[in-house]
Amino acid sequence: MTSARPAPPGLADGARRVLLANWTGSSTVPSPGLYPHQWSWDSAFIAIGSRHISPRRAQRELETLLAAQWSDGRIPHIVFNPAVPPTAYFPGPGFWRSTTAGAAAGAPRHVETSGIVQPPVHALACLLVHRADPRSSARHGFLARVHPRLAAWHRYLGRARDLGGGGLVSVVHPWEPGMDNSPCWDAPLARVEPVPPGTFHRADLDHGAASDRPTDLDYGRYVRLAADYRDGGYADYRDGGAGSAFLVEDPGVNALLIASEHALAEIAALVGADASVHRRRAAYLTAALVDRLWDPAAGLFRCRDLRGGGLIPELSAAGLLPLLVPGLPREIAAALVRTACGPHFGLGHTVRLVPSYDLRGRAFDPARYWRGPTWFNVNWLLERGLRLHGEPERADALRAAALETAVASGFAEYVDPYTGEARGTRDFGWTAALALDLAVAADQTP
Ligand code: 2M8
Repeated sequence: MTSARPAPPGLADGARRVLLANWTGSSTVPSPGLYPHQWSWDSAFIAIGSRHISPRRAQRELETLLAAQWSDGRIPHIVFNPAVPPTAYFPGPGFWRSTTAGAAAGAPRHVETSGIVQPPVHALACLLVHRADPRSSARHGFLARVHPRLAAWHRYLGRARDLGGGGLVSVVHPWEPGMDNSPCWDAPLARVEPVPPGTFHRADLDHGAASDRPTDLDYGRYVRLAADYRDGGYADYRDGGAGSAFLVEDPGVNALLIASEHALAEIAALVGADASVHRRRAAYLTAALVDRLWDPAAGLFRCRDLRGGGLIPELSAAGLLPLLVPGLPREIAAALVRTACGPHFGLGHTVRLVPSYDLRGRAFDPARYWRGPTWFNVNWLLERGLRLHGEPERADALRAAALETAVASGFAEYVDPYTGEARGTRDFGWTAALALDLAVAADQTP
């Protein structure tokens, strides 16, 4: 039997050091070298950790992101820092050109952003940041300010992104679900004509090993999809856009939206607004998620390729993330736990943390980004899901492993699932933040 253990020595100090070093004065970069701007879901995870250092700073982090929201409600996946040289990251502001190409779709004029989105974990982050210091939050009117922006964000996703017509949110680019080169995207991406090699320069390879990153062919396709969306004025299909060649329903994105609808219901109640609309949305989306993506034979949720491929046969950790959903049918939650602990994800026997992709999958690679390595945000979400669904011992064991691995790897971006060896960049923002959050919880557990 596993019992709760205190965080390893040095964890809290190390995490604080990373979060301070990556703080720019108004937000936190995932990594000063590899990712020198503000990323959407990174900032949400980072705020969840930095609330333990300074609730005001965590509020600021989220409000900086929300200040870049488009008038159609979308929260862009990157907010560019004008002080960073244009060539430091590709594709940078000169590629996305939001203030001109995105003007008709409602891009803000005061800041350059990308035009795609990332998973909607923001309402959950805002609620957790509020809870860190409810009096300071109330005194500064934090929830009252973020509530309408979060509601507009969720409305955008429900209105403009239900492209399958079954209620779920779709993604139009592999960068949107955040698991950029997941093997789930291999088949839908194969239909995308890559831009010619040599027409762009990858800044990521100046900072990371090529064997840890997506391939040049992947990048050629990412660039094609983003350029097509941009050249269509970032109009979504429902709003007159041409429609993306890549169109997928992802269980991770939708699970996070459901968790965030539950959080937004709590936020609405706290600011005296209507909470019932969010509870109804959460219930509706949960039913749609089960209806459209649950695969009882596999015991996990699958991605759906809306451009003709049906359910995608790869097993991804995204398919376990609905464990985070409060109203999930009990037998489905139990099946997800069995799958996480079974041969494909190995939790608790072959590995101590859940890998991003099927350990037995045809494309498994322990080093290459989202094709097998273990990521800390995925494991933080699953730890929460295990606790929510009555698995405290498994949650404790996962938490202890995450804390040890975060410190031992130097707060790596991701690690080899078998050895824990660091991969990608070090001193990575959400690894430090989420480890700090888990450490605080571990220290509070009797
Ligand atoms: C990675 O994605 C960016 C593009 O958005 C990249 O590879 O340049 C992903 O891991 C994504 O989930 C993450 O938000 C981002 C910044 O950490 O990096």
